[in-house]
Amino acid sequence: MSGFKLTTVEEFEAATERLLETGKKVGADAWQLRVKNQTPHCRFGEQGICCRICSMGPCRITPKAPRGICGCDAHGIAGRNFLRFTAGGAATHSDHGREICRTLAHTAPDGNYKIKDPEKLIRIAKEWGVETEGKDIYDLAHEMSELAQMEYGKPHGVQRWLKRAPEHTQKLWHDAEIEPRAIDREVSTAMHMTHMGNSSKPEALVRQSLRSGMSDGWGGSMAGTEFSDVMFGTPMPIDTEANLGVMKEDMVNIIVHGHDPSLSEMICEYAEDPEMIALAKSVGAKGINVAGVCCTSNEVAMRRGIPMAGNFLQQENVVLTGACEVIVVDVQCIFPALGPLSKCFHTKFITTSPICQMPDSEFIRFEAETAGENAKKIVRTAVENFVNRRPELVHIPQLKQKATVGYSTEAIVKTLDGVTNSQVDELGTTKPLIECITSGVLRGAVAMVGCNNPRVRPDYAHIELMKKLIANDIIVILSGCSAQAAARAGLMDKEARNLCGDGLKRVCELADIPPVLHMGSCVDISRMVVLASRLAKDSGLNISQLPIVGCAPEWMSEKAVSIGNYVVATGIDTFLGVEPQVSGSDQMVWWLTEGIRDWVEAAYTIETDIEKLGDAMIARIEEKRAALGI
Ligand code: BF8
Ligand code: SF4
Repeated sequence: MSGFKLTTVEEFEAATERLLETGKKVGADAWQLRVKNQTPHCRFGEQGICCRICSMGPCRITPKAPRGICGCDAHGIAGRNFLRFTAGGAATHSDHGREICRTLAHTAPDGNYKIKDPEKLIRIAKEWGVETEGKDIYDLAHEMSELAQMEYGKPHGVQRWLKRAPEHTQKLWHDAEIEPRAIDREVSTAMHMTHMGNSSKPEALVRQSLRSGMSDGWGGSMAGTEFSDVMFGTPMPIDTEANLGVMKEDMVNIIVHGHDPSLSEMICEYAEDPEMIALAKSVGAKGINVAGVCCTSNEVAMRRGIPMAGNFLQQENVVLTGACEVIVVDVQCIFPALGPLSKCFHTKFITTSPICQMPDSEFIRFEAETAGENAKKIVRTAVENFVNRRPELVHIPQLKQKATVGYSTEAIVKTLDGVTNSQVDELGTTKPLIECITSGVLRGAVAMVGCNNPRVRPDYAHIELMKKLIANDIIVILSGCSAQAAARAGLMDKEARNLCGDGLKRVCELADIPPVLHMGSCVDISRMVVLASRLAKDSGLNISQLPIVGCAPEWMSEKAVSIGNYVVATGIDTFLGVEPQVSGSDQMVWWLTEGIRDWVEAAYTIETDIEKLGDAMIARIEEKRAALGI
């Protein structure tokens, strides 16, 4: 096995413990301490039965007080909270997508942003019925930017991307009235429905939750993914490394954190600028090292091979190494804790977006028009800060693993086509993958996504589930912080195929892929629903018949719920390892775990015991196989 060995969660934890000792020395706070202060959590909040949407309240449901002052019961309150939670996630992902669409308007042949995948732009334009013949690619980009932004507020019609789904799925959406109209409208409708004195019927609230989620996955997130590919390149397999050991003691370390590749791409560009490298050498560093945290890390890893320092609950760890000159963030999943924490070290915490402003940070506003200048200023700030390091505080845990990342839908299709040489059109076909599944060489696929959450031992659920699934010949496709957990453990090293069952191992050898495939950031879960749609079309089956399921074992954010809703609405059964905050209403639990199956042929399974969660997924995959007679 050429000395390959997974890094264990125990090793992750030992590294963190050592860093927390440094934290103690400098009086730093840490999430591990704050979790203790917040435990036990409020039971009303956990069950979703606290309402504070009007000032007659807050109202909390108890056996003695089964209704709020307006008369709303537990089901209405939990339902409204769930819909607002979803709307928060849909708005967040979709606004990220909107920023990408706006950046597309700033592309120019000699500008900061260029068109790196013109074929993809032309393909999308054709899909949208836009004339491409004889058009300059940048003119086309600007036209598409305008059209894409209109998807957010158009007064008529539904999302353009829905047509990518099989007809059967489109009909289900139409009949269930969950086809998303304008993206912003679905968020507004959600807020309107949940205002005091509007909907309190779980069925209606759940329906709009699915529709809001759909406006994200088949609207805003899809725009984010597709136009990011157009500007920054469609990911193809590329090698990188993961875990804190990617930080370098003798170099200037810049950590990019957040979500929007418009910022991180520019930082990467300027970190390679000869002027900046010379400056770094002049202050005694060997060079400039950029590494990522959270989804931004996924974005730059899969397009540039930039190493991944860590996922959500590692964000404080990068500062605790004492070797982080700058942690620069854009939007989402950024701990406000980074402000006070960075003050305990020489680290500069730089915020860049009006959407995400935090105390104790330096604000360098990042805009598409001035992206180059802004990025250069940030890189320069990092380099100049190198001399302020306190060597006695520097400790970089020597943990890192090799990883092959960048499996976009296009890359997966191409890789598998390469094995069988069955290329049928410019986009190839998913038939080889289908053959692997129908023959039983692969039993099925799991799309594992989502965050870390201190409610679950961080990374443990992700890694243990992945090991179990691949040992059972189930291929795992990953995004978000789940993907980074895998990379840090070593599961994205091709050598990890030795942990697979015989069938998956053979596929990995033939296709030269790792057993778990990195598909990108959380907006890239839109890639997963596109892949599922293509598998359904190429096999002639409905999406819900395919032996594939979704799983979010450690989810925590509103975005994750929005994702869950669109994955389920696409016909993919979804397994959650953390309870959604609806348990105070048996009706809401029923709608999510059973009721919606009548509309979309899929539903949620909630199981906080990780062993049982894995068994349940395998059982569901086998059930689907049995139903198909394969
Ligand atoms: O969007 S997986 S912790 S980083 S929410 Fe956040 Fe969760 Fe990570 Fe990316 Ni997704
Ligand atoms: Fe209470 Fe009803 Fe107001 Fe909610 S909307 S806070 S349940 S009175």
